[in-house]
Amino acid sequence: MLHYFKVSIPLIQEFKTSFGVQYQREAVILRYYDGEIEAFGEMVSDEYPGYSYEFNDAEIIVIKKYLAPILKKTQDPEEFSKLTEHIKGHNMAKAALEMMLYDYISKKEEKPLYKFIGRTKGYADVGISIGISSIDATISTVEKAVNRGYKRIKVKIQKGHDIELLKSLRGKFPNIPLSVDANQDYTLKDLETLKKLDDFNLEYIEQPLGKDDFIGYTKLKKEIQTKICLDESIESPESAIMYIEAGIADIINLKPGRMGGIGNTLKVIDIAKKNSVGLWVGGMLETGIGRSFNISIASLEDVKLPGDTSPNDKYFWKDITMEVFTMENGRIYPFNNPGIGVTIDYPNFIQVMKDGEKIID
Ligand code: OSB
Ligand code: MG
Repeated sequence: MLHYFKVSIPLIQEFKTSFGVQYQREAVILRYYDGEIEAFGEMVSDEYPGYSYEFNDAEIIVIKKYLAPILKKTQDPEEFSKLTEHIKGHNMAKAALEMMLYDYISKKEEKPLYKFIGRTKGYADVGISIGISSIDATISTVEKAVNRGYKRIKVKIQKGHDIELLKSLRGKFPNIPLSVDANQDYTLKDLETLKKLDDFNLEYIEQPLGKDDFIGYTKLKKEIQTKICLDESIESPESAIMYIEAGIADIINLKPGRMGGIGNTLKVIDIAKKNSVGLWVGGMLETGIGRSFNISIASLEDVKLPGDTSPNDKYFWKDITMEVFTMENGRIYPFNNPGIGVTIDYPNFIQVMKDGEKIID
């Protein structure tokens, strides 16, 4: 039996990026139940296509019309991925179901997902992603984050909100591991600004240019010293090969939910490893369900850099899952129950649920 549920969870503080402001996280949760095992997936798309062309209402159609019929044929995640290859794009929709199947099969084998996947460190190092606000407010958020033990501070930037912000931050925190995320806001016309970012000893610049601006990146790479980290550009193993072989991607922000799922993520990790590309796992303001998948991947041996897998109390007053991730000394640990190891807080789930439907009987 397959259900989807759309939930809308208010954020403690709005989350502003160069592509928009979010006041709530609208998540699509997939629930698979075979009479015995209950498995979950979470789609990383949002209400509005600002981060990607994918958005919830469209992807729900893709799931209902094209992906659910394939799920009837196989419950094996690798086979599911193969059978969905002829459907172009929509990797967020594919990932939601593929990851749900990983939860399902690891529960079937009574193993926690991170042990089912293997090659784990048993923990993930955690950084924080800080949305756009005033310079003063950002300084106070960074101060709290540093005190809480986050191992890397990432601040969102956009055109006109970059150099002054970094001058102030470096004035107050000269030595913290700091990075910036532009979410595609710049073009080569902004080359002078992008060059100035070299002055701030950043760990990397995340996604400065458009996701498909391959030519822009090849030119930018020759002009700046700061490492380039790609997020939106890496939608699949194929796009990872393209940006790695061209020498553009120094670092990749892995998001299984953006790259078609765990199988593709493992492929990207292999390609990155062979080419000495740095890796960390990002986030999309997921609920405890999506977060748990991300933390399992972030705990892999080959994922060495601190990621955006902060505990969810940063975003929500109340999550839809019962279990709470805690961070100790900048480390977060995957749960040891089978699968993703979370259970649904149904009273809260019902409160935040907007709609839902049974897709497969
Ligand atoms: O670019 O990494 C991003 C959130 C929504 C959409 C895109 C991004 C983000 C974040 C938040 O940076 C990371 C998190 O979930 O904590
Ligand atoms: Mg990003």
